[in-house]
Amino acid sequence: MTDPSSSLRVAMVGHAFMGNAHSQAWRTAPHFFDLPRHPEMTVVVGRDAGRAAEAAARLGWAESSTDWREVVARDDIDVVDICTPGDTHAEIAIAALAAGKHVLCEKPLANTVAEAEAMTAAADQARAHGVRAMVGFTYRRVPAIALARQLVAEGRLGDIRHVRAQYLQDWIADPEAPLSWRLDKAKAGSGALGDIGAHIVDLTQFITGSRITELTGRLETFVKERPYAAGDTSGSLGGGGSSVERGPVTVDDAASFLATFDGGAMGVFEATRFATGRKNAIRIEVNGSLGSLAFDFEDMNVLEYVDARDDAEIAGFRRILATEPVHPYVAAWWPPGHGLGYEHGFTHQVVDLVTAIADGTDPSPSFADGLNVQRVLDAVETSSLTRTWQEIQQ
Ligand code: SOE
Repeated sequence: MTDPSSSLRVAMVGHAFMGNAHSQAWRTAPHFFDLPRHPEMTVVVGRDAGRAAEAAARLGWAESSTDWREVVARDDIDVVDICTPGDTHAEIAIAALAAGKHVLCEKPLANTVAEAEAMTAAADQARAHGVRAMVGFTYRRVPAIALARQLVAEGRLGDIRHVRAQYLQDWIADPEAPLSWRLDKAKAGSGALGDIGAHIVDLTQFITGSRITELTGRLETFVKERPYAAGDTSGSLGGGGSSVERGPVTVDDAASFLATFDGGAMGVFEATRFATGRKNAIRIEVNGSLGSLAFDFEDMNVLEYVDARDDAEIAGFRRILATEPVHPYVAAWWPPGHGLGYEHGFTHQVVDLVTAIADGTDPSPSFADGLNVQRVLDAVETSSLTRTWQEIQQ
């Protein structure tokens, strides 16, 4: 029996794509990192008992449940990991924090600023009792991204002038791709803006250490109705035997906005699910007075860097393969050049959360960081509706 003071008993709510990625992280982290507390995958929660039991067996959870309220109240649970659509983040996180559980919540933090504010207030109250809360922007924990942050923080780029960020996918460019919860505002809060735009808002602020202070933006929904998914019995999208074969898309397909960062940098952002041929392309370029950085998640082990002070005959972007032991997180994994993948960011997230809990420190990004991103998303929506520049409350 593990010493209770060393174990960290985890409950995960939701077991779809994010639940799968988080389960991989809870399973793997203790085997590659020397953790100060030992995560125990105690229970996974799902809406359907059969599917939750199957997920427990497949993903490595000791038990399954269909009642998240009962689970977050259990004395033998220390951490609640929220992997559900955004419409349930606030309710679950606030209940878990009130019950004294540490919380990891998937991004975006919530579906509205009001929800994100309530979650942040709950996290602030819980912190007074040593309870920690983190929002799951995992791309910060890709070694090349963490290296980019380090280089900017060391002043190697000088004064930041431009931040260029795109998140390009194409999984619904086909107008016959069926409805899903990510296309339903009631479940997801927004479309490309919150699902993938949230990532580039967080990443650019993380890398530069600056905050967006104002913006002007536009949302677009190219395909306004789609077929219901086969067997969509959830009813959440009107499917489940409805006589109507097609339903409305109630979120944006794409978002683009111009932004100003504190310190004066100019930002250009684009998040779309209609970039045919781009599967998960997070492209960030930062231009400073002393140099530039460039990253593309579809080549995620590489960071490109140019030092403006290089002699002319050798000037130009150098291709840094961020797989050396000296690069963030890499020493725990493979020899140089063997590369990491999408799932490693989730494992690094678990490592940093468990370490913060053991050290009694606040993990990053915090719920307050998630609230800031929510305010940027909300400003884009308001700007698109009103065709006006919007300031971001700090
Ligand atoms: C779908 O767009 C999605 O799964 C996002 O929800 C994730 O946050 C991103 O990491 C990959 O794409």
